[in-house]
Amino acid sequence: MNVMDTDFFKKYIDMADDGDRMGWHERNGGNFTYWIKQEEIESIRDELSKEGKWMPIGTCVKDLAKEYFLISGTGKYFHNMKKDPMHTVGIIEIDETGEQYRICWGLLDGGKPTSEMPTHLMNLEVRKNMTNSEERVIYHAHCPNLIALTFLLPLKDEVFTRELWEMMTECPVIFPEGVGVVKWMVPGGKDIAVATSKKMENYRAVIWAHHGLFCSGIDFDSTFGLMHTIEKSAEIYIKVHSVQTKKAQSITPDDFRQLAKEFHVTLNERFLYEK
Ligand code: 2HA
Ligand code: ZN
Repeated sequence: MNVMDTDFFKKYIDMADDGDRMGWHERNGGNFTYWIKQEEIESIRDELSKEGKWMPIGTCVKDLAKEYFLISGTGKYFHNMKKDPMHTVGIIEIDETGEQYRICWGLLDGGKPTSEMPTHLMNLEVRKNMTNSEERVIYHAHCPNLIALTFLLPLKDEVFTRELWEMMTECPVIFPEGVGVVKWMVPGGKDIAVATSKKMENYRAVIWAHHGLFCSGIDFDSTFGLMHTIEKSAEIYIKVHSVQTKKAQSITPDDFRQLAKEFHVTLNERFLYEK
């Protein structure tokens, strides 16, 4: 089967295009990985090259050895993925040590995977080991309202979680475990990958201060939906506080407890402090 005719590939490209239309992917901003299922790999096996040169990942992801990933290219524009998928995205395979990758499809003419590949792979490994949840999608976007919030609020998981929960009633239902925050760091390497994957032990969403957001999910829709929900909540915060800095009323800790009971989600009491 042709890679571009598969369901997972079409969904990946559609989601990248949706993100682009949201305004989250200026220039080459953002990146995106899908962990391909075994049966999906079997269906495209004939299309995958074994000629690619093994290259260092820059970290070790032993638990992802011999797995395959559809990944965006470094320097590539989300805006171009639909028009030119073969140059903007690629399929990579991880070697048996978990330390090297090779390109098996796409990223034509010398393209390479995103500079955030170490973060993506370490996040997938951590989510697999910590949660057993079969999360396959890691999506990074430069959402403007959330980035704006990282200049305004203390960079603490508690504060971001609570403020985002308060801005839209369904937020605690959609991300009951909260969100993590990583202070400003140089992007594109192992250090930020380690810091992010540490937060991914507890959260599916991790904010990079003054940079953007990483979301992990079991499929394309829920991952995009999580990004969209968090960014929209941040937008409401910015709107409210642009008008005035003090809220006249809000959702209280007891309101959240009642919501959690009705919707059968567990909210961490750590985020339900009295303000
Ligand atoms: O791909 O978003 O974090 C460019 C970036 C790096
Ligand atoms: Zn980025």
